[in-house]
Amino acid sequence: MYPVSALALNFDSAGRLAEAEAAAFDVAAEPAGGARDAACAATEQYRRYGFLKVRGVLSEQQAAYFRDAAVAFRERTPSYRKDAILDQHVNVWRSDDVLRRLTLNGRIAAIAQRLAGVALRLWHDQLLVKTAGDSRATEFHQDQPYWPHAGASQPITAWIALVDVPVERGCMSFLPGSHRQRDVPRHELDQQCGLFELVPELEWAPRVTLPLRAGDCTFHHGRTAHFAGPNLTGEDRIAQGIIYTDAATRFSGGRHVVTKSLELQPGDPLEGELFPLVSSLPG
Ligand SMILES: O=C(O)CCC(=O)C(=O)O
Repeated sequence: MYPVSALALNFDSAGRLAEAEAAAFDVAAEPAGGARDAACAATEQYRRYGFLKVRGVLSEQQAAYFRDAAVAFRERTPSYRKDAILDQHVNVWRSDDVLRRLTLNGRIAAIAQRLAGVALRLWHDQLLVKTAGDSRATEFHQDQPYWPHAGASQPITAWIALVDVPVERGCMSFLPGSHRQRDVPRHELDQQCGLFELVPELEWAPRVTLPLRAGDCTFHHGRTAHFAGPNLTGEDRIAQGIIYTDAATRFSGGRHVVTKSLELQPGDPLEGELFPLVSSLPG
């Protein structure tokens, strides 16, 4: 078990993460000077804590363009998951030409691959909407227990805000270092204490909350525990998640919406046009 208490994070008297340390989780997509050093520091930060915020992976105009496509997509497409937590559409890139350009964006994929440090391929994307005034928290969970994967050590999600996502609109919080916690059984998104019943020490870990402007992105490891609050505002929270996994990932035989209509046998590689390699994406 990873000793959460070993994390060197300092909080001020109000319990907020000291500004300098909060800033360490928050980098610009185009660092001004010393770009190489900044990129190395960001990578180190991601590997140590399991998440990172990158500002401005999309410009304001690009975010608005993809937001409009997401709104139109939702109007014409039933959701895979529509419950009190959120409205989820899986693999939008397969049926929407505009959102496909976001999912297959080579720049975002290249950042993910750099952070992961291994060759990656796309696992799936998802449009994640918390409707204004009508959503609940996505409770703390790890993603990896949901996936039918064998041999995936560095799965990573890019979560891109297509509208401003302040705390009140349902931005994400992360538990630093929790990606070191392996083999946690599957736990449900609507159970407040699901993860903490399985790994009690995580309940006492510091929580880092990262509000995003439209076009900002967080990257998190598939085992980093994370949470998103309810949307208490008058505007929908619209985000697109792009999930990558190790290029060498094999199918474990578990049930999942992405693989259920494929004739995969346990041990088969995840490959082919549904799971493109990051190295094949346009730069
Ligand atoms: O958008 C949310 O509410 C949760 C997203 C999430 O859990 C994820 O992208 O892994």
